[in-house]
Amino acid sequence: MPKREIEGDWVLGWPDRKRPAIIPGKDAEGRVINGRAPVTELAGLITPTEAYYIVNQLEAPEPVHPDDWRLAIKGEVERSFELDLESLMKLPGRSVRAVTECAGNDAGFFDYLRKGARKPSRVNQQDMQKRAQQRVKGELPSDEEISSESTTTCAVSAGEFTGAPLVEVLERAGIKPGAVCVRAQGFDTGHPDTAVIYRSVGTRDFEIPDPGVIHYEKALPLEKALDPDTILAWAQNGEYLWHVHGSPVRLIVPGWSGNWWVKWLEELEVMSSMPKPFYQREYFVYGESAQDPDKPPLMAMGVRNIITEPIDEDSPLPRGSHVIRGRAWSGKGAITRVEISLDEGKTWTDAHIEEPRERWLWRRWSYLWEVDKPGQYKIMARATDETGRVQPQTPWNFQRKHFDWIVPTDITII
Ligand SMILES: Nc1nc2c(c(=O)[nH]1)N[C@H]1C(S)=C(S)[C@@H](COP(=O)(O)O)O[C@H]1N2
Ligand SMILES: [Mo]
Repeated sequence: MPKREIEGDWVLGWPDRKRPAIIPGKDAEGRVINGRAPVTELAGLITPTEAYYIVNQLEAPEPVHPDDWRLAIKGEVERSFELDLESLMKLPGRSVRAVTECAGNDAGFFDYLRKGARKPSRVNQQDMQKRAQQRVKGELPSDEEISSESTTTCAVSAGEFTGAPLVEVLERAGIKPGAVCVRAQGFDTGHPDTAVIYRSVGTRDFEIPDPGVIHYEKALPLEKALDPDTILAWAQNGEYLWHVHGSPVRLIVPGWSGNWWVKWLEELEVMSSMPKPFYQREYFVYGESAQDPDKPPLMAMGVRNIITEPIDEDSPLPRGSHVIRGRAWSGKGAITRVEISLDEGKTWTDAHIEEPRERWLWRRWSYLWEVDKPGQYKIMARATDETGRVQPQTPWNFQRKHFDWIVPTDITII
């Protein structure tokens, strides 16, 4: 067997191991506009910022100098005001460790499990650059690409975010009775790329109303906005936010899919009726079909679990002892149980779950697998969260969002 690559960059003058980094999609100037995390290469719990996935729906905006940044708080409040970064940082702060996951992460597994489509890979993400190029050139993917390409994996990471609870700002503004949501707007603008939506549905045979050039915005229901873990963050993983992750300040909405985590914040509007922003009406919705009159917005994630070792690509493996390893998380609370099955789901045995037990963070787990019979094996893992929810929670939906089913890893033992 060839030796695995361990030597990477020199750090502070000393050789170091290979470091995980995103698989980037770049614009015409070579700037990274999208990225996938090397999920199977991550060690520990916190994804280094260099390896953190990146998703932008609109144009990546020009950076705003932190001294020039202002956040407007307006709408159904007693006192509208503007906040600069210095004043925001004077509020009682809070750090939250949480998984960020794109609503479309692992969506291709729906088709694999439902109709035997090609199994997506977590180590082969080569189409990333191609898609970024198509978007930069304004090229539309072919119908064939839209229907056959498996949607994305590796749009998930976990970080430590530092900021001030949104509720601290809302309390200073004074929420008027009757408020139902807080509309959060980013300073990025653009024309929504309809190819993204067609790809996630797998067909182009329906109309998407053209909203023109818009800001990225989401209308966060009040209850979640008041949760002290919903924060306005200026730091990630021990340093100020990187521009691609929404500098100077972004919203962190633990447990809810990435599209709620509005980057490059510029405006918060308290509202007494629910507006329907484009990314809550045409995209990031459940529903049976594009024609479904009832398309509720996605909110909390289901119960998630991925096997990171061994992966299909490691097969075949010799007889003997192997460690099965993975990470599990949930949109509603800490993971409390992970079980393994090696007989296609007939029997289940508890895996070891590692500390710490945190509400919004993934938990690593492992299981020692002694195997002395050659053959084909399907390794299955099933997670439960502290609210009693067991995988899977999320039914198939036409945009293939919030995938949380059990995906067997296929291993041949020789
Ligand atoms: N302003 C703004 N915020 C945004 C987006 C965007 O396009 N514009 N994309 C959202 C989506 S779909 C995801 S999955 C997350 C990704 O966050 P990250 O790039 O920091 O990982 O940001 C969300 N916040
Ligand atoms: Mo996303």
